[in-house]
Order: sequence, then C-alpha cells, then structure tokens
Amino acid sequence: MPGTSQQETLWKKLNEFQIEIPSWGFANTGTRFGKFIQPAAATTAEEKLSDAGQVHKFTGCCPTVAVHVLWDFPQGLASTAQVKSLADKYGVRVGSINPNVFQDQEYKYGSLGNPDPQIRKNALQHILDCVEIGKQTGSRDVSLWFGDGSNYPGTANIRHRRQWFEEGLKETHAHLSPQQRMLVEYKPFEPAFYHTDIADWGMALLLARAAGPRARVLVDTGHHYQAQNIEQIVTWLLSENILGGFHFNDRRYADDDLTIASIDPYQVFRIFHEIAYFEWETGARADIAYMIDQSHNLKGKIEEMIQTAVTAQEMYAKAALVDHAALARHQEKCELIDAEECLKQAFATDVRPMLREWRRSKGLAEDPLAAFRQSGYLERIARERGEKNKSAVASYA
Ligand code: PSV
Ligand code: MN
Repeated sequence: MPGTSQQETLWKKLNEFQIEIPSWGFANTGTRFGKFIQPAAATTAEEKLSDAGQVHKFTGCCPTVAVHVLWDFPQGLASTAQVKSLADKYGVRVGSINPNVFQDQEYKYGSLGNPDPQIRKNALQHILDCVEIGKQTGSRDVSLWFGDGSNYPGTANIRHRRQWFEEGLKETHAHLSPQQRMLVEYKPFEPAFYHTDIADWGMALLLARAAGPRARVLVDTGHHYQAQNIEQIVTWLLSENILGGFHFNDRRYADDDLTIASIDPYQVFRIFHEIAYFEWETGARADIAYMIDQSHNLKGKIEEMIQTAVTAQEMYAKAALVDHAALARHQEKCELIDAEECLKQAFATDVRPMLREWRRSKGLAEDPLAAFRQSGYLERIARERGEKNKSAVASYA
C-alpha cells in the first residue's frame, strides 16, 4: 500500500481511471491506399468483444467498449440484446454508441446537413435508433460524428446546413433518457476537404448548447490543425462545463490515428494535467468519458490496445503528480521557471514501478503485455481466424 500522501493521491487516481476502447480497433483497417490483413484480426462483433475482454482482463482499466452500430449491429436495433449478452460473456460492457451516418451511398452529400429532407430524416432515424440501443444496453453516451461537409467553394449553403444540424441535434436530445448524454465530435477536414459542418470546438459547443443540457463536446485529439493548443481548448470546455469526452490517439501529420503518446507524450500529459488541475482547484470531479479512437493498421491489434491502455495510465499518473499548490503559487507570482518545472518534474517521474505495484494489489499481472503474450490467446485466434482473414485478402485483391 502507498505511504506518502502523494502516493495516496496517485493510487486514488489510478483506481478512478478507466478508458474505453473501440470495437473498430480490433478489425482489419487501413488507409485509402489499402488494407494489410492480419490473421488474428476480429471479423465479427463477437470476436471484437472477445478481444476487448482480453485487454480489460490484462489491464484492468478498460471495462467498456465503444461500438459502431453499422459495423457491430448487423440487424441494427434488433441486434442489441445479442451484442449486450456477448459483451457480458467476455467480461466487458457496451460503452458509447456510435451511429454511422457517413458510409451509406445516400450520405454522399451529407446526413443531418443534407439538402434533401428525406435523407436528413433517414439519418435522424438511425441516430434515434442508436439512442434506443443506448437505453437498452445501459450505455450513457451516444457519440456523434458526422462526415458532413463539402469539397468545393460555393457548392453548399453553409448557413442552411448549420440550421439543419441544430434541428437534428435538438430532436436527438429530446429522445435522450435522463441517464443518457450525447457527445458532439468536431473535425476540421476529411472526408470533406473544403468545409466540414462541425469543424471545431466552437461550432460543437454552440450546437451542443442549442441541443440541450445533456449534450457535451467530444475532443478527438487528431481532429485539430497542426500546432493547435488542445489543452487550452480542454480548459475552456471545462470552464464552460461542456467537456463530455475524448477520443485519444496521436498523430504526426493529420488525423493519423496512431497510438496514444507515440509521437508527442507531453501533449497527452498536458491535457491530463489541465483536467487534474481543474479538479484540484474546484474540488469537483470532471465528468469525462475517456475513450480511444485509433486505427491499428500495422501493429498487432490487441497488443497495440494493451500498449495504449498502459500508456494512457502512465500519462494520467504522471499528471496526477504535479504539485498543484506549488504550481498555483508560482503562477500567481509569475515565477516562470519554477512553474514550468512543476510540470517537467512530474512528467519526468518514472511511474512504472508504482503502476506495477497498483496492478499487483488488484491481482493483475505486473506487465499486461507480457502476460497477454504468454496467455496463448493470440496464437489461438490467429489459427481460428486465419482462413477467414485470408479470404478477406482474396476478396480485397
Ligand atoms: C472520424 O474520424 C472518427 O474520429 C469518428 O470518431 C468516427 O466514429 C471514428 O473516427 C471511426 O471512424
Ligand atoms: Mn473520433
């Protein structure tokens, strides 16, 4: 058990920290230039949930799985009971519900922002089905991302589309149960390359406010322009009490969906630090859904997910070590070097021994990745799924 008060704080933080993993992180994915198929990749919702169960079993901090309805619910709403019982079977719970209104042909010119009222209605109906799925699975969040936008100047009425979004999101909010929330995710470009209907945190905030009190903003770390100060956005959303959740991933160029902290660990640390500092100052727990949104194209999918969860814990733990009282004093007096050193000191601390101790106390393996590798699960699923995945290559070629 931890002795000093700093250790106790850290322990408490680790007990609280959970991060949701996405079902789509276990499936074969790629870029628009092609997919590299892995023999162990999950090919069904059941396989995704089984893999997610392994991640939670070895890390102890990933009890929920975000689902993408079009990809994981073959019969839509009618698949709900089955997906829920599969999650139970593999020791996880269904987490945030992600509607998919970007893939079908009818969404070529948009979903809730489409000039065709019938297509807007269809998109809304799918989202409302997702709200219903969330009620049945007991999930709190319906997580909304839209590919809507346009590719060429002058081709879309941006004001009308904003209005249609406001209407669709208000309608969605009206169907939420008191336990549910809706999260509005923003993204500046891709798949649309001229304008995106919900391009940044300001637009997401205004739409969430218009929708109603249980709407919040979702920050996907990959959805910003280069050099944007994401932790500042986080502090503003916290101050406005409208930060609902994160999609964590890292990137070097655009929305690369790389492993969390693989390119810029200090960035994730700074985000966690601003949240911890807010909590220290206000005495309130920030009610935030931490989620991963990564595309595991080249690394082994389950291994990358375990690496991700462990790294997220490390960054979260480092941020918990910042001496907030000292930082506040140094900021007050504009003692720049001392203030900055408060962050650097915490960031430089090796929290891994402490994490090993925390895992031991929970009956978990000290090294989740090594324990998973020793379990034989990967070899087994590669054998079982190998043929199916081979034919995926054939059908792709
Ligand atoms: C879009 O880039 C996004 O970040 C949204 O969250 C989607 O739901 C997810 O990726 C998966 O495509
Ligand atoms: Mn995302």
